[in-house]
Amino acid sequence: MTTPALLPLSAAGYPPCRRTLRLSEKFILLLILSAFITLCFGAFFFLPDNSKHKRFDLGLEGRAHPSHRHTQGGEACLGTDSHQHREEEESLRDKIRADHERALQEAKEKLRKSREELQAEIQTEKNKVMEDLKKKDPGPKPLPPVPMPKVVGVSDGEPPEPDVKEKRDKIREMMKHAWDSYRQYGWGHNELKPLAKKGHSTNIFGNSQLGASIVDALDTLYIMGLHEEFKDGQEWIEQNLDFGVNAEVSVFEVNIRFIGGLLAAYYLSGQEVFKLKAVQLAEKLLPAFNTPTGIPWAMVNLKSGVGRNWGWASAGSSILAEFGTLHMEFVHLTYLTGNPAYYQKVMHIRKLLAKMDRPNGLYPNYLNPRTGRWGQHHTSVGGLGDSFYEYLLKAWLMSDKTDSEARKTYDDAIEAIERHLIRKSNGGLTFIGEWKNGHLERKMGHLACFAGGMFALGADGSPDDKAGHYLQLGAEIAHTCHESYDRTVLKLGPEAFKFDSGLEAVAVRQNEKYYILRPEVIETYWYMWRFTHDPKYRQWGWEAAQAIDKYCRVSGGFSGVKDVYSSNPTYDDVQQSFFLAETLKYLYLLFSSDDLMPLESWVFNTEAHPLPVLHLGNITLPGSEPAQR
Ligand code: DMJ
Repeated sequence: MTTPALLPLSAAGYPPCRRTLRLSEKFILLLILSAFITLCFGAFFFLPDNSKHKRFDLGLEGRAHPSHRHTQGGEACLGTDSHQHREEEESLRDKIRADHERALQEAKEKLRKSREELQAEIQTEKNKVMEDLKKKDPGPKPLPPVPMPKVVGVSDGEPPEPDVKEKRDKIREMMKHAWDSYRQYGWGHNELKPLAKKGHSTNIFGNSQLGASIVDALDTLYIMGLHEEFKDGQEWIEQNLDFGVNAEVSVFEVNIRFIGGLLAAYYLSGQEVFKLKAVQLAEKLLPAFNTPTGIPWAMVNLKSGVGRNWGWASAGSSILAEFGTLHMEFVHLTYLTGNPAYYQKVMHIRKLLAKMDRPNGLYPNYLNPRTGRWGQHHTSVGGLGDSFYEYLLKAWLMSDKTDSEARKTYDDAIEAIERHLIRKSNGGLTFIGEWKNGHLERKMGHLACFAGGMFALGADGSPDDKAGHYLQLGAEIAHTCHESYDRTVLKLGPEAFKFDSGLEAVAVRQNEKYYILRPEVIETYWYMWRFTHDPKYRQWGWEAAQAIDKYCRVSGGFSGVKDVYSSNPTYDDVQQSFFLAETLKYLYLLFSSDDLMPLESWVFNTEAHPLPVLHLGNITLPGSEPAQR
């Protein structure tokens, strides 16, 4: 069998006169042609690029080679200046060699230097980088200048009586111990674990290290004349306090502790940094108000601005004492920045609440920020409700008594509370119970003990000339709360105490027997002292101070105790930031003369941070309407 020839290269076997090719021959020819073209393209694209390989071999990949630019326009220049090319490569090699030698030399010199010299060098370089950064970033815009409110009575206050002075000195020493311990073991963390001797934090600060104890303690340090410590705290704030962190924090806690603390430090010391930091933080809180009603979420992520409520709160509600405890700080923010947003946010809350029906004239503790409806009908002057009432009164005081709307709202609220929540026990102790769905629970929390001071503070200016009545009510609450301390083994008050089934001012449940260095009882003693000068308040304050020093003091600071009825209590190992902000400040003021932080000029926020009275008769806040005042 013969195989037909593939190519018509020879005429043999074919008729001599045939000029055209057969179809199969044409096809074969086409195949060969296309194979040839593919081969040529392959050669063009896949053959190695010599110049590239050369650069790679020299370790110069990625560096601009002087000759590289020439070759880019085509191969025309290759080989035309190969001599020059070699010289350039040679000089580059020399340069690399020289660089290596210099680096080696520097490393040798560094090794010869002492640790201190090296640290100093690193610091100088760091400072240079910081300086360069500062030059590039002009920082936040300066705030508009506003008249500084009258700042009076911020130091001294030394009592004339030597024994009182001795007590005051002791309180200052306790503050030193609390601060120094935190400085040594917890610096920069939010709080301190005084037994474990390390930092501590809770969910109210999210996953952050914002130095809550520093910010909370600053004004106490200032008032006590601990200026070195104050400066130390200021430096930390200048260099480290950054609110751009991915942390979900409590809007209320951050407002009362941080914004309140920074504003107070600003007013006391006049240092601009505190004002700037307060404003930076306030901006981070504003997204929390982006709800259908304008009632803020309980928590906000400082970085993303996403807000939400506590999982445990009734029906997804926000908490009365949280969204109702922003007014003082936010009014000051508008005053200092000229930005009406802060003022408008808190006035919006006030207006919304004024329009709502209140069961028995009482404010329930839960309000849903989506629907604007109350959650569970639970009213308390202790936790969840407390500082809402306090801020109504203080809004009036802080406005130089011009915010009559706030005063009226306070008076109405207190009237309903007196009618439904305040009772006398069989043993004659006046207590504030809790209202739950139409039923009065005969239990009072340590937190509610602040109300004694509030009633006394609000006595002047109360309607129908009831000043005497409210001062008396304050005295009765102070007495009851003192009893709750006096009836324990440690002479420190439990978290909650009952007036039921023969029980008078004592805790029943194990989980209500703890004392976590809270200030409310001492706060009430201080207000009562200021308004009456009855020596028993100093006496009671001193009893509490001694008990704290005896049972809560440990080598690493001060700790809460788990059972005030046990002579051998265990510690909770937390030094709360409010111990430095409030408990020790109120004790110090209790043993100072009245010209230190006079109440005509200062209003203390709920974390005991003093803010000056704003004489709003002479000032119009941006965003406010004259009719509101
Ligand atoms: C403080 O943070 C504030 O006083 C707040 O209003 C409620 N209680 C704590 C301290 O007990």
